[in-house]
Amino acid sequence: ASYASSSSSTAPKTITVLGQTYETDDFFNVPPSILSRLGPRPVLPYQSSHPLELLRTHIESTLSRCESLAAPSPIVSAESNFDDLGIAPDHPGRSPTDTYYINRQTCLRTHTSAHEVETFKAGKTRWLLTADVYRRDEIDASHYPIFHQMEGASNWSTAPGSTDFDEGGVVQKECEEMEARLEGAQIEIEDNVSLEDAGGWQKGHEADPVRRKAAELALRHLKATLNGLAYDLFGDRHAAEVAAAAAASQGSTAESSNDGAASEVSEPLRVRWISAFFPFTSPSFEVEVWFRGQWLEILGCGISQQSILDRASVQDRVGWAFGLGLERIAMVLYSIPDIRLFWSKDERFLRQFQQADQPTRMPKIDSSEAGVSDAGGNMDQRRKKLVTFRPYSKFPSCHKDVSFWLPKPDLVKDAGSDSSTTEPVEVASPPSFHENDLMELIRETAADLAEDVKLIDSFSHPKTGRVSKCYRINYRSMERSLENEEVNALHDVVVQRVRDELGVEIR
Ligand code: FA5
Ligand code: MG
Repeated sequence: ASYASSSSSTAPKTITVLGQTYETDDFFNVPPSILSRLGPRPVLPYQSSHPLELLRTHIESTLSRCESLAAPSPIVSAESNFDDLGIAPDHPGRSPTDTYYINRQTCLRTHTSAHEVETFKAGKTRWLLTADVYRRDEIDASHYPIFHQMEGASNWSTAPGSTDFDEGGVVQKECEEMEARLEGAQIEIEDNVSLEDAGGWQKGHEADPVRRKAAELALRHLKATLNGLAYDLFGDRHAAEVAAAAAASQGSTAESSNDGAASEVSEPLRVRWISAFFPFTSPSFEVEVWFRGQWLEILGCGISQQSILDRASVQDRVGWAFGLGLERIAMVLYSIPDIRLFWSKDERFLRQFQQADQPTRMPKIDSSEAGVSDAGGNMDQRRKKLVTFRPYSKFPSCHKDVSFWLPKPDLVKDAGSDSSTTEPVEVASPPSFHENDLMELIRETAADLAEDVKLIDSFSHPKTGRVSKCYRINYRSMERSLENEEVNALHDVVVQRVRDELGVEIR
């Protein structure tokens, strides 16, 4: 694929990250912009007064029975990122079009699940692990090649003599406690997934009544845990927004109705469980929250596959795991409009999350900058503040198009945003065009000035069969107004590089 030819000329023989040196080979495809961000720690969710830190600590305080583990190096073996988890050798997510590789055996983790086996092996049974993850992906307001995930896992012993899964044992007690907390809460849980759709019970669980009962109880625990988490993250915010909307509409119809409106407007937080597939859990689910008029996917989860626990030498345990993306949740929770803002060093951004650091009892209501308000008591009677990002002026954007003919009709492949529909790519295959290569090239050239890139035209020539594509690049800085000449010069370089490195013919 083209990534090989485009990066091999500049590929270093070795790279050193966090004190470790790695040899590169023909698989190496990590661009300088990503390389330069591998070293610096702490990662964003550990930087003080960063919104991802605010979210991480919020989740950690909700799931306080779990030990918090900080990000290990992002460079992991392909074995731990894929093989250990049962991800097949030909799975599309493993392709160098989707994953950054240092060499054939070593990649940048694409998810925090890469650390499950080693963490279980280290004897950790209940933990949260937050880390940076890397995926070659499209460019828009909610996608960035680096984002952050939190993995959570809990498991308990099924060994003879253990009381963990007994009647009145620790798992059942916690289930009851968590379910009781949700009992009176403004939450509506939609959970109509059939076990079969979710992958069913694992063979090893089905075959053994003790394990089967353990798996059932672990699933009940997972559901109570994550419903509680969803409510803790979104409940207050949702209630405040519903009340504010009602007050606004009540204000506009103040003459006609003025009795009892406030009590009619409360609307429970809706949480929905849908079936999913992950090779490392069964049954598997995704959890969604109804927020601002749409379903928001917050995480993937399930009952840990026995093979994972076996590999970690903790075969007599049963439990659950989940993985969530911090940026997407933070974006909706704090009203952050663009994922690039998380990387901003602009004080106008960071200071809005600063006051949230202080464990104040009373909210600061002042503030021309941050919308900090108090939503009233939540489930725990703790008072939490709701931080809302107030965007500062957006600078003007400027778009430029680049059009080109693809190399050969039969070699064209389209990049889907959903990697499961993308076919695996053979490394030795002849040059072909992959959209992610274009995205990366633009990102390499324009850095964070490329706000989004969209395919605006695609057709094949009726006679030659050649395919033409036109992409529109939107240039905008989050921090300043761009000069016309600057954008022109930048775009010229993009066009040149597209021609030189992607094997296409500029039109
Ligand atoms: C995973 O990464 C699984 N490892 C999750 C998991 C863990 C399942 C443990 C079962 C047990 P997925 O690719 O769907 O799954 O990503 C998980 C979450 O990360 C998503 O729900 C989403 O919130 C977030 N996410 C995924 N892709 C992106 C992206 N490009 N940008 C921002 N967030 C993303
Ligand atoms: Mg998903």
